[in-house]
Amino acid sequence: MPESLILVHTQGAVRVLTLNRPAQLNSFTGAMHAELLPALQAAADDCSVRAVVLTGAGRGFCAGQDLGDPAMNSSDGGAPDVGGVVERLYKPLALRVRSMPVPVIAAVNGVAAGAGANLALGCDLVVAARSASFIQAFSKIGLIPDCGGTWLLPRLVGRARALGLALTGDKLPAEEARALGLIWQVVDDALLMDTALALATKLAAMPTRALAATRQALDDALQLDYAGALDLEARQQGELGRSADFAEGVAAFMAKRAAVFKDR
Ligand code: T3D
Repeated sequence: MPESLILVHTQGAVRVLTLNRPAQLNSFTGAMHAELLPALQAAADDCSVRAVVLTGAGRGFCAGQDLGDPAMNSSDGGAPDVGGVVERLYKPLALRVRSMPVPVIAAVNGVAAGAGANLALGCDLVVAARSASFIQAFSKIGLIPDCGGTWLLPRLVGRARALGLALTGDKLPAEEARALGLIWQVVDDALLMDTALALATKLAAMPTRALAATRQALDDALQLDYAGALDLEARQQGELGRSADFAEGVAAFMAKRAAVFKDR
């Protein structure tokens, strides 16, 4: 039986999904897409899962689209339908990651290129091994950043740096990515998974619904003016203020005990 292209492992309340095509640096085939989206959906649907870690097997995180995957070729032998692939596969993937009901951490163990880089950058927190790197490889093959890259890059690092990364397609070492504000943390290679799992475990014990609402509010507020963002905050706090987690958080604080959050 062929090995799964997505390895699924659960540790406590943390679901770890590992891209598993190491010989091809975990580049995306249609078959890998067909396993990753359902694996994310299963994590979203499972109330016992309160955080997700996404990582790669072997020396790479993900080299983006597998440029040799025959499934990407057009059926009539003409030009490949790249737009169709993006619409059918990368768009649902990027949307799923960005709307997960739990925090998603990318544990970037090696090179993250093309859609692989933007898959990582679309996660809530990116922890990278010191030897990892990020490459907006698209310009080198005549494409634009996809898998959310056009939206994410300028918001993360500003237009000038986004354009620098996207136009040159140069390799950005993990430490420089952190210094630019593109990612959250860089750790020694040997500490990557322990660090990502510890972070995921910490987030898993927090008020999950509020964490997901925080991501949504920050994303939504980017499209709003100041007054609109204040309206959004009032609306969101109104809903969260009625949640069991808020009642538990306040009660635990007043009683000087550890809170036990259950909402999701
Ligand atoms: O349909 C569509 O195309 C739409 C979607 C587009 C989204 C995209 O992601 S477009 C961008 C696609 N990705 C790339 O252009 C990156 C291509 N890869 C590289 O530039 C380099 O491999 C890396 C810089 C990522 C790593 O370099 P290095 O020297 O560490 O490793 P390597 O020797 O190049 O790669 C190792 C193996 O992985 C090698 O196979 P081999 O020779 O050992 O049999 C290489 O061919 C394979 N590999 C790496 N990336 C891809 C790949 N095979 C297929 N597709 C890849 N993207």
